Amino acid sequence: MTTAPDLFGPVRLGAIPLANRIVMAPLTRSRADADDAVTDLHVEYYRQRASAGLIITEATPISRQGKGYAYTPGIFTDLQVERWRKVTDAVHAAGGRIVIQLWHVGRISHPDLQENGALPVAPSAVKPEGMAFTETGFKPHVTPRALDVAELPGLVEDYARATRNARHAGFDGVEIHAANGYLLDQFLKDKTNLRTDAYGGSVENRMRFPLEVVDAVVAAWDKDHVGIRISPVSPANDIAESDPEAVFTPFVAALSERGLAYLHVVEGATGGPRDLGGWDPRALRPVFKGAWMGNNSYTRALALEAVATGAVDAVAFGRPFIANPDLVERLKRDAPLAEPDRATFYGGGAEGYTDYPTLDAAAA
Ligand code: 8OZ
Repeated sequence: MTTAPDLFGPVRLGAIPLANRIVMAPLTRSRADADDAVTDLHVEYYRQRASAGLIITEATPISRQGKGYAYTPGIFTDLQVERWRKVTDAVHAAGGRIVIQLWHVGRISHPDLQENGALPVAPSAVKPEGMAFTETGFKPHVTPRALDVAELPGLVEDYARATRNARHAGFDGVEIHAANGYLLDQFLKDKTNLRTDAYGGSVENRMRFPLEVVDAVVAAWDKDHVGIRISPVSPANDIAESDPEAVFTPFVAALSERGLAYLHVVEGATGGPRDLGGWDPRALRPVFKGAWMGNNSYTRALALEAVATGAVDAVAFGRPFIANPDLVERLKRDAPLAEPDRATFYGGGAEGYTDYPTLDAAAA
């Protein structure tokens, strides 16, 4: 007799063994120091959440140019690597697993966040609606500079170097951020990619740069330590694609061929509705032969069912992990979840970051 997979039971994502199928989704919290490095506060924050089957770190710039928000920690200097090492050691000592999310924001930046006030870069010079979070407040996005084709190999190398840095920092793997309207998503989608060279136009051309990045990251480690996050239908950061099925079916097939450890899918609008009424990216489940990590507003009931039916192999919870460091235990007991304070989501110190108690601590 076989039993249905269990949310609270173990699973392997490529080479990464998880004690349970509950994943802490990447969460930007903007608490890095003046060197764009994590601190002892991050060590404590991630250690508190190590009972997750897997932690995916906050989105982490692979280069100075990849930065688009104030106080986000990078993985491109020796100091940053040294500091992340303390985080991975603490998570491992607590029995957890942790991968780092590799990030380049592309056009979702601002000259104030770039070296020497440079323009943000993107596949094409298309200005995003919305505001950038800088050290001196929110500022409207600007028209980015379209990347020259000659610059692309250097960007690919930035991803590869970040991957090597992640290995040195003791991570269990890396997740390539190809979601939410950032650089790789900007190449994939037709609202932001207006290029007429080998990196724009046809779907094959639009997939080219993201796949070069995937191949370089795999070459810098191996396929069993690499996952990727996509958000085929999310409008996050003013992005859009007129035919997501036509883009993401071949893209996910190409990822599957490469044998990546997992595919992390934002199902619906990031942080918003799961069902947008159009084509549903969950249709891609049979296209990807590795593990499928579902994300976006999962409830306990939905997560239990999605795992038991095999619709997903793991579930990534984001916001619930902010105020519930012991989320796994709370879900196990079907205990109430604490509500996070929005005012402390981004920036600041320990308040609203490392001071949310576990259920047992709150009861004591
Ligand atoms: C919220 C605030 C800042 C960044 C993403 C990295 O959407 C983010 C992010 C989310 O993937």
